[in-house]
Amino acid sequence: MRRYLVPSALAVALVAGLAARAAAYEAMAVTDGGTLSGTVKFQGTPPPPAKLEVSKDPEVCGKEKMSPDLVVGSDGALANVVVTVKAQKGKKLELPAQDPVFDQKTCEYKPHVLLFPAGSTVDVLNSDGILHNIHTFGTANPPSNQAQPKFKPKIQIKVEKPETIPVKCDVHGWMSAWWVATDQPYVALTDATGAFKITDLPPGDYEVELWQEKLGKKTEKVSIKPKEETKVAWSMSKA
Ligand SMILES: [Cu+2]
Repeated sequence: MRRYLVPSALAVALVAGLAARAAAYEAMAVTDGGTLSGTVKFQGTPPPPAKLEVSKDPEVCGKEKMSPDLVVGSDGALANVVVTVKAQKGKKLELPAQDPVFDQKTCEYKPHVLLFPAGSTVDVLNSDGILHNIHTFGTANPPSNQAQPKFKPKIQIKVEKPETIPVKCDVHGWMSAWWVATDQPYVALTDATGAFKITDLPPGDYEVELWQEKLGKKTEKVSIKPKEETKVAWSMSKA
């Protein structure tokens, strides 16, 4: 009996491997793609912005910070929402011509949410001229924990695998950010007006995932038509 165990285990592993491969994103030419554009707003009365205590280096960091974890603008505009069209195939995921830049300025991360294709190298800058210690908490990617004193204006960190990674500074406890490394190109981040735009989508029906760090995930559905722009007005609220 025992000798049959190995082949069956192998067969299971093979089938699992095939299934995983079938689910992976497939690149193809998109000639009659459509566009998804719109806005995401906070539904209801937004909570007052949380204040963060500055406990170190006030001459550079300032005395007080507003928490960047829920930024609601006028009219409820919700910034920093990651909008992901769950496409299985479409245009190729291209690495950016220039490395995505992630700066530390007045003891805040700029930007607070950094979106880039997996495989990119992030240029971590220190514009402050004081000691920061960048700490990334990836699980699919190896965590990175590096001191960045003023004489080290740039650290480069390559992010190979798709993953949403929390980033913290070990020197200044209030500093926080997210790196969102994607495995397909149909992902966008809402700006300060809550707006986003995703182009060259192969026509079809899609699920779209919205993710915001304080509000969690929400799923929407859209229909994309050839060479047309589908406009949406979505909202998110506290769970
Ligand atoms: Cu710091």
